[in-house]
Order: sequence, then C-alpha cells, then structure tokens
Amino acid sequence: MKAADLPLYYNAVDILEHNLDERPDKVALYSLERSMTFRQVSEEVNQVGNALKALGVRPGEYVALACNDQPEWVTSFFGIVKIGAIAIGMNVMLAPTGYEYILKDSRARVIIIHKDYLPKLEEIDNPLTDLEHIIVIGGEGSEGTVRYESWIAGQSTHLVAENTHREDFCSLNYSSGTTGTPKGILHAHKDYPLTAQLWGVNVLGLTEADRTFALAKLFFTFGTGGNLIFPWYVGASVVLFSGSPRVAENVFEMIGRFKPTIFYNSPTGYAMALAMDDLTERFDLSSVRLCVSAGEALPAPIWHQWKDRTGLDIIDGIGSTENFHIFLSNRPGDIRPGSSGKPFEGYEVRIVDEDFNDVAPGDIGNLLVRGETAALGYLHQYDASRRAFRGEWLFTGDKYYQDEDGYFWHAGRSDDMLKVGGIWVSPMEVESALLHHEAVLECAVVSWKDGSDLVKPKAYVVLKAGHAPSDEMAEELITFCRNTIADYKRPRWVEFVERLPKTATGKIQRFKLRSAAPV
Ligand code: 3UK
Repeated sequence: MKAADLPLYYNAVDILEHNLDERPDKVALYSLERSMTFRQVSEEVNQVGNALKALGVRPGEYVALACNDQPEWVTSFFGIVKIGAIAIGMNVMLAPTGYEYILKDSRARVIIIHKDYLPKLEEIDNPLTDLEHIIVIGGEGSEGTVRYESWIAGQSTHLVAENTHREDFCSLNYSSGTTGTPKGILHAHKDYPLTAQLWGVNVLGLTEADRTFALAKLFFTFGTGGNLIFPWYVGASVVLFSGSPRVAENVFEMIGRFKPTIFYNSPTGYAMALAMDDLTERFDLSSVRLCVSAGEALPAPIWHQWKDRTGLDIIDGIGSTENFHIFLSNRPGDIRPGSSGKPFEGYEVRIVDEDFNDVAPGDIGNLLVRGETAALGYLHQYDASRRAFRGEWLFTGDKYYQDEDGYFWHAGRSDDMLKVGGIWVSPMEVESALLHHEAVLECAVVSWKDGSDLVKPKAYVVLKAGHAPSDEMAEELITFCRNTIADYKRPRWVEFVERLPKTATGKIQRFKLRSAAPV
C-alpha cells in the first residue's frame, strides 16, 4: 500500500469509524475502568469533538493529552483528530519542565489531563500564557479546571468529521534529544492506515479475531500503533492498562483476566517477567499467540528464555517516533533471535559509512531508512532536522550490520543517547544530576550492558579533592540521582576515575567509555 492509494481527503478517525458499519456492538476496548463497544467509543469521541469545538478549537491547532492508558485517552485522541486538530500524546512521566517545554513549544490552548498529573502543571514556575482550558480526567481538579464528564455531558453524540487532507497533521509526539531538548515529531493522517497495513497486517498478521495488550503506553507511538490503531484498523479489540508497568504481577493478571492474543512489551519488560520464577505457574498466558518487542534491542538469550518458559515467539522490530512505528522487523515464521529481522514492503534500509557509501555486507555502518511514513522534520528545530531528515532518507542514529543471511543486527547508537527499558535517557541529564552532588567534580554517563545484555546507565566520576572513592560513596551518588531524576535514569554502576577522556577542545569522549559501543 502507498499513500497515494488513500483518498486525497482522509481523516484517520476512519480507523475507528469503519467499524461502525462492520461491527458496531463488538467490544472495542477492555480496561479496568470500563469496557466500550465501537459504537460507544464513537459516540463519546463525537462528544469530545463537539466539546472542543465549543471551546473554539480549530483544525490545525494543538490539543495536549496527558493521561494514563484508559478509555478517556482514546476518546480524547480521536475527538481531537476528528475535528482536524493535532493531538499531543504527552509522556506523563516527564518532569514539570518537560510539560512546560511541550505546552510552550506547541502553544496548546487546551490540555486534557488526568488528575494525577495536575501537580506537574502546578509546579511550573513560569506562566503558561497560551493555556486557557484544563480538562480533568479521573476526578475533580482544582479551581479553574473542568471535569471531563461534565465537559462532554450535554454534547451531541453526532459530529461530521473534518475533511482533512491525508497529509494534514493529526498527532505530535515529543522524543528526547541528546541535549535534553525534546524533539516534536508530527505525523499526518495518512501515516496511521499506512503503518497499520505495512507492519500490523502485512508483517504481524493481525486479524479481526485478535485482542492486543501493550505495556508500551499510548503516548508512545509504539503503543499508539500497536495497541490502538493497528487493531482497530482490522476490527480487533484492545486491552488498556492504566497501572504501572513496573509491577509485573499486575500486568500478568491483566493477561489472565482479559485474554489478549498479542502482547507488546520492551526487552526490559520481558527480562522483568522472566525474573519471576513462578511466572507460568502463577499466571495464565494461554490466550497469547504472539509477542512483540521494540524500543531497544532484544538480546537473543531473553528471546530463548521466553520461548523455553512460555512457548511463545517474540517478534523484535526496530521502530522510531520519526517513522511512527516499526520499519525493520522479524516476522512470524521467520525469526532470527537477537536480530531486528529484515526489511519489509514499504520501507527500504541502507547501511552506510560516514560518506554515505554502502558498507560491505557484515560491516557496521549507519542505518538509513526510506519510507512514506517518515515525519518531515522536528518542530522548531531546523539544525536537528537537517541532520536527521536527508531528503528521502532518514538518518536513524543507529549502528547496524547485516549478516550473511540478510538479517539486520543492532550495534549501538552513533550518538551518546541510551535506550533504557525502551525509553530514552540523555547522558547529559544524568550527568547534571550527579554534578549537583557536592563531591562530584566531573562525570560522564554512558551505556553499559547488564547481565541480560540490556543497556543501563553507568557513571564515571572524578571526585573533588577531599572526597575518597568508596562503595558507600557510589551508593550515595546513586541514591542522590534517584531523588532528583526519574528512577530508571539513575546510574546502576559508579566507577571512580582520576580523569575523563577528552578531545583537544575539552569535550568528553563518552564513546571511549561505553561497553555497548561498536568499534
Ligand atoms: C531504538 C531499537 C534496537 C533505536 C519505537 C517501535 O522506540 C521507538 O521509538 P523512539 O523514537 O526510539 C527509536 C530508537 O530506539 N530502538 C527501537 N526499537 C529497537 N533498537 N532494536 C529495536 N527493536 O535506537 C531507534 O532509533 O523512542 C519502536 C515502534 C514505535 C516507536 N516509536
């Protein structure tokens, strides 16, 4: 399928609404909060769309959405998309400064936010001059906010979709950058059915009989695609989980209860599950037919352990927010554990040297990808855009090599970024947290592989005079980070050194310190 196969005027709400003719009373969405049929979802989507219009939201305007995976995320998302506005699926785990950056960068006038995340808005020091309306999900908010239920109450359940061009934008996601500045990535209506067909149907083989469940959150395009867009594109149902994915027990209880057939997770998530000795005795995984992994490389040992313990195959594929979803993938019946599989129809990839010449098979180089679902650039970031979007080819920042059978193998990043549990960590953010500690003179944070071959942050630290290296000092620094930055970003190891490797101009050469680095 090509973008040109879609109608010129196309609204991605079709991914929900084609089900109204074909299966209106099928349960579209299961969750701990409530289950909803396609018809019920659609009616609430129309109410949200009408409520947004009543606030004066026009096509092309941004509307922020900060909520856990629950029915209101979905109804809000499609309500925004249906009126031709652009949904910002916000990473709810961001610090208040992250919320501030996104709201200012997008100039969103409306935010639909879960009550749990209101304190993040309240902690922002500077005024958010563009933000006019705060709609609160999950309870009563503070003064000046409107509760979601009362906001949509009384709104009509009928709404005609905005006649959007297939290349109008409908979503904005922010991905982390090396400097810590988030990169806004816009996707068009066309990218939704395209990725659904190219990977969801053609590679994964989703059908109407499936029921998906993901630990990747809906604000992450891995989750949006895998656990909402692709299943609804084929008329399958989704299972949403609003709880924390870190409590593995709760996750596996969801599987026993809602019986999904497809399970999406990150490699770290699979490793956490395997750490439960009684996983398969305690939980009923019998409904699952296929598992998917993305976000970071899935080491072969984890693939094999999962297969031994559960009998299930994991499909590992590399995707990116820039491409919306997976563009290089293993496929059912054709899996090489540890690799990212092979290219599939819709995307071409190349592995090139620093001069953009193709490397010899087996050699490591930079991965480029070409496909019709690539974004056009980063919002408000000309330089970063020019470096990544090179004409038709996208510079992924990933190092890759191809084996003699044509499978592609991830070999680290060409920048200093780390993927920890599938989530970006900028070394500079961890370093600046460490530098706030009175004993730290200098430091460098790099990727390091743990016992399962998964990447975690490691800190090299030069102490100030008067402070001596010790195990206690290492523990103290790790605890210090835990208290100031997100838990998953903390260094797992601290090594004390006399000095850090630097260039002649004094720039720290992190690549010389990392274990996961390609040569
Ligand atoms: C890394 C992988 C090895 C790689 C994503 C599936 O991760 C997603 O998007 P992001 O924008 O990050 C993209 C970067 O993450 N990566 C992702 N998957 C793999 N590395 N093996 C993998 N299987 O560095 C890539 O450039 O956060 C993944 C679907 C949608 C997504 N947005």
